[in-house]
Amino acid sequence: MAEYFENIPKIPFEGPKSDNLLAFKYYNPDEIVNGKTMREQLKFALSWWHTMGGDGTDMFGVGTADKTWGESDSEKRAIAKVDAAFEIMDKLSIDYYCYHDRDLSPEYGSLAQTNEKLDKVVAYCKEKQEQTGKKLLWGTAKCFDHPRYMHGAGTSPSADVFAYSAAQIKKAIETTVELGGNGYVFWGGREGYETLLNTNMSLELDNMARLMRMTVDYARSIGFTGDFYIEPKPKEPTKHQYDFDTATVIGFLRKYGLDNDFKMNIEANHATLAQHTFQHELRVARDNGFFGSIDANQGDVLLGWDTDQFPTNAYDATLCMYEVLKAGGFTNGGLNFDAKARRGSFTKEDIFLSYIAGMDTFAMGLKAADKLISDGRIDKFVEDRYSSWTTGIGADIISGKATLNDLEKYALEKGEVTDSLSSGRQEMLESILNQVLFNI
Ligand code: XLS
Ligand code: CA
Ligand code: CA
Repeated sequence: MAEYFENIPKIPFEGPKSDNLLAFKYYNPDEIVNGKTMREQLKFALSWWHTMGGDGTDMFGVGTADKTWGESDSEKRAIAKVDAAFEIMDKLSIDYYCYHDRDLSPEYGSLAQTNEKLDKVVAYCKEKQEQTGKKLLWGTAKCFDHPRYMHGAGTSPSADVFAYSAAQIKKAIETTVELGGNGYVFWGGREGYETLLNTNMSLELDNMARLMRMTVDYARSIGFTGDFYIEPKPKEPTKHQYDFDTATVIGFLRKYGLDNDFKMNIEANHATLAQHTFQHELRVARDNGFFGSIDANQGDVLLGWDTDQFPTNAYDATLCMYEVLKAGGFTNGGLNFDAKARRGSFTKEDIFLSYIAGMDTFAMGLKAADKLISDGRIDKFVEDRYSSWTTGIGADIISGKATLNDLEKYALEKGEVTDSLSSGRQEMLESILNQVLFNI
């Protein structure tokens, strides 16, 4: 079997003092942090679409990176991609991967033919998984790139398009089960609208829920015991995407009785497009019992679109891992690098350098989050800030004992509220975060 990255060794952990570019400074897979090894806490995954397929093509220019894997024939290329992906995962000590059906194998005319070719690639992935112990984190169906999905898939005005997407999803869930994946993602790229002048929003949302219900029922019937995820994103490619943010998606899931089967796959760059922080989205998911999986990347504060950059922001990674640890860690989910090297970072080496950057950032974030929790000052500050709810009138409100009449009486007797107002101390807390993070 060909080696695709002859000049890249297996990436060792050398610690923060190392200046070897092809070494981890913080990601030490077997080191125990917060009761588990780093590889168990972080559950890193490779994204097939960016890493194996994304060649830097954008609307202003053609690709800059060669992602043909030495094959011009698409069936041979699909197999070469599997070999190259497993080599990357091995060299980077990444245990999981994620794919869209069409990343593994493209469309070949009829659906039957497409499925048959996909089966071959899936069988090869299974063989490689058995040889290496690598696992599928989640699978999904690419129901947004083909022209038939121009008006959506599950929310298309055409019942035929709905049926086609249902057939595609049925196959994608079968491949996920075949490969032992414990997650299946719905990302509604074109499930939204450009204008309400041509849109029956209510029917579209009912239909989306119908498609999800059918998928859950079928998947459970063939033995899928993992989690379904919705991946919120407010816009792009549609002007308005229905799965706007975590709170919106939770409302949708509860309305349609899908809340027991679905959790969230939260992407950092989608959070910021929705005008939220990454941590906000994770907190909403955790507080409501929908914490599931993460697409680890970052956007650019100066750009208003989904740049899918490798995550190198230590604050965001720390606050993300703080939420993950507080949620009790990952179960079926993990950290998928839905990230691509910049168009100018086009060499084979850049694949490794960008993953090393992202993995080290999250390893650093994990360690800093663990320190933040054991340091305890921030958690204690928050606890004290809400202490008025543990006794007296606060406790009576929470227990349901206090009525509006009681509160009026209390406020009239007490007069203006001054003595229980205290500083929010934002700057002090940010400084504690710096101290924990940098400690230099
Ligand atoms: C696109 C999404 C997509 C999902 C999977 O913005 O991030 O790649 O993660 O369909
Ligand atoms: Ca994503
Ligand atoms: Ca994205």
